[in-house]
Amino acid sequence: MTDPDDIVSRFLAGQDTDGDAPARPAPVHPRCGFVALVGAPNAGKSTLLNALVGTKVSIVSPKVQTTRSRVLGIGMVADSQILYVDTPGIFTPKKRLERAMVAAAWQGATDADQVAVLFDASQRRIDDDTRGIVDRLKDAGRQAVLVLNKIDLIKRERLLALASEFAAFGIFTETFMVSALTGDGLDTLLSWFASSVPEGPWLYPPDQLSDMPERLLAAEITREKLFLQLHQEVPYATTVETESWEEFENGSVRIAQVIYVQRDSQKAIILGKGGSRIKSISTAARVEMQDFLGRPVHLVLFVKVRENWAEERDQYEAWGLDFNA
Ligand SMILES: Nc1nc2c(ncn2[C@@H]2O[C@H](COP(=O)(O)OP(=O)(O)OP(=O)(O)O)[C@@H](O)[C@H]2O)c(=O)[nH]1
Ligand SMILES: [Mg+2]
Repeated sequence: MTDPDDIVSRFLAGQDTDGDAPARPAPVHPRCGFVALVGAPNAGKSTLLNALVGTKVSIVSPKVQTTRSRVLGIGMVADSQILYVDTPGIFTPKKRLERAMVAAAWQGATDADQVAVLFDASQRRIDDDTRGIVDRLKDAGRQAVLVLNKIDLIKRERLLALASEFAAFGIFTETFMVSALTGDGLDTLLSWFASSVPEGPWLYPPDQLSDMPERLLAAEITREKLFLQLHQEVPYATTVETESWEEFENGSVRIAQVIYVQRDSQKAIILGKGGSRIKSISTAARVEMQDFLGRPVHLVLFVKVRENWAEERDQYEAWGLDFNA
């Protein structure tokens, strides 16, 4: 069971408040602004968002293209409310879903007060996706801050060389070197964001951690387990929908979800031998949901073939994606 003081309970308290006064008084000179985290797939944007917010809001996996839509994470530092926007990785999209993901990422950057470009510093060179991002920001006349991430994996000399290579692009006002995984360098980054967001009233209650509805968050948790436990094309062929959410008097909740796949063969892989794979996915997802909700969860997963889910408008609307991007 979750400790009631757990930060996740703060999240729920934030979502469920019915007009109660916030726990902390609003400051005289509040600051509030959006900071978009953009970068190539796998740069560590979601890991960084979670680290900056202080709890898991956005799903993470070692595979590229894990994040499919914009995810808001709310961080409070002194009088500043920082609205971090995690975005899907930016790459050259081919399929409709990929185009919608990349469009959502650019929309996040366009709408933000600050853009932070993340780069996985353990890569040997600056990749084409990252170059494309920098070029497009430059063409739009936007400045950005550079976040060299995964510094736990490389030597300091390499970092300095990378920083000067990036400086030559001429759009970066600041450079930070961090490890979203170990927390190294995050204090400096946090303080900088806190002082750089514009003056203005907070847009969310200070104890709220995200704006994502519980049903979507629960679907994301299951989708993360699919990304962690399945390989090759299978996770990319899946989407998860929360079908029903029933709360019981004893405090438990029954969540039913459907995992849609595109082919029978993918369904067979997700089920696994004797149902072993789906069982393991379900257990992992349930444990995390229980943690986040702070109460017992009964999770029921169905796997259905829906060949064309990635061509259905409803799927895009549910995640705030542009079907025609
Ligand atoms: N060693 C190390 N690994 C990291 C760090 N930050 C992220 N990772 C790992 O990098 C992988 C990708 O992290 P994500 O946060 O999902 O990356 P992302 O940029 O959100 O990826 P997409 O959503 O696919 O665009 C995961 O396996 C993380 O654990 C870091 O600072 N150090
Ligand atoms: Mg991500």
